[in-house]
Amino acid sequence: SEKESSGSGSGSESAAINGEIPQKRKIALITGITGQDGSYLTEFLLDKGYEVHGLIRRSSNFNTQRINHIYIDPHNAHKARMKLHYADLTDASSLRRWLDTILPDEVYNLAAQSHVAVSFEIPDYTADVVATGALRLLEAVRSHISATGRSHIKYYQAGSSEMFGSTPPPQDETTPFHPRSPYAVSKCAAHWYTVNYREAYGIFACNGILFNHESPRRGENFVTRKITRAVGRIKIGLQNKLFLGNLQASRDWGFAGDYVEAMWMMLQQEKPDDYVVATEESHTVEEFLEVAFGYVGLNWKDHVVIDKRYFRPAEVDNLKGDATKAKKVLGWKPKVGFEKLVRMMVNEDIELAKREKVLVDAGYMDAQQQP
Ligand code: NDP
Ligand code: GDR
Repeated sequence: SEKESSGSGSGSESAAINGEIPQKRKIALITGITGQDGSYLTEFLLDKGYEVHGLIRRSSNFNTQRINHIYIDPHNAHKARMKLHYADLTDASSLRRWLDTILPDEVYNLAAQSHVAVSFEIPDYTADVVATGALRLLEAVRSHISATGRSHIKYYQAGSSEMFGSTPPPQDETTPFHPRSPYAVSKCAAHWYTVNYREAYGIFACNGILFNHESPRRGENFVTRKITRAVGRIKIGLQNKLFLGNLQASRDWGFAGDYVEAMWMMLQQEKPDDYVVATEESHTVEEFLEVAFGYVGLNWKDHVVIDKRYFRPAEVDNLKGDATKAKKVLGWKPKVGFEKLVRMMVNEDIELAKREKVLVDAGYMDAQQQP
């Protein structure tokens, strides 16, 4: 299949049109391309004219749902400029091989076991992918530069507000880290590996310290999407209860589509640096429930049941970013605010629930099941 095809090397150039001098296309390599951010970043970079290569991991189920709309449509002009390759952040040889083959200008390391609660269940694996995985990729970049002399290559590390953990808000680039989960500790390690490779080897490497960002493509076991999926299904009559944990935690929630732009902007600067990306507004899970259920005329209290299983061994209570530096230096600012984000997610999940209802009514699906 095409998904197994090799990279095209560095020779990709857009065709000369009307005698114009051909511009060399920029090439991006994205780990975690099948995730929420990977899909938005791919669309963003394709629109900017990049050739995008994504590393995907082998799975017994298809894991490309979020990028199928770019990949499959034969009329899609983007198709030929997105290529997928098998690799894994736990496999150093695969990372170095694809760097040598693809010859990217920019590398975005978005791959992670990204669920905080799950990281308490699989801490060893989480550290292997999130912390050591970032180190493997940085080391692959370093040795690739040393072998090829391609020192212009730029690296983006997907850092997280979870690194601040229990340090009180507002949090900015100078705020001390106090991580509260194996995931967050691993992200701190990845952050410092990135700083170290920048200082030790002069690699253009940036840490984006991104606060929570959501979208209709958010994984269904993160709290925002879990809520909006439930709102859609309750509204359409497919379920009645929603089981949740701590409703008092506060998060600075933005829109993923806005945040991938900040990633790219960091790599377009003269010098590599680290940036906080946030909306600078924080809301509790309970407030999210109020807006999401209220938007479709429901009362969340009639549906939400607290289940201890969703409480974490250590919680992060309050995150609220100070994105002054990103605004000033990058010229970045978020376009989608809290209420608009919630409404966008609810609208999409109502449409999804309607499609599920058709399958349920036709006997193709049990209402308890989700496809
Ligand atoms: P997702 O969980 O949606 O996506 C994670 C991606 O990593 C998926 O493509 C997944 O593949 C891939 N992946 C997981 N393990 C491996 C592995 N061993 N080797 C290769 N690929 C792997 O995360 P998001 O898109 O939400 O987040 C992107 C990055 O940003 C992550 O690093 C996350 O920790 C970080 N982050 C996210 C924030 C957010 O609010 N969304 C905030 C701050 C940081 P598959 O599809 O096969 O599972
Ligand atoms: P978070 O996101 O841990 O901030 O990490 P998540 O949506 O999982 O949790 C946010 C808050 O909601 C509380 N909560 C629940 N969470 C989940 N998942 N399920 C529930 O049922 C539930 N009930 C209450 C949590 O306790 C927490 O306080 C996300 C991930 O994307 C990370 O990869 C990223 O680094 C950070 O955001 C920034």
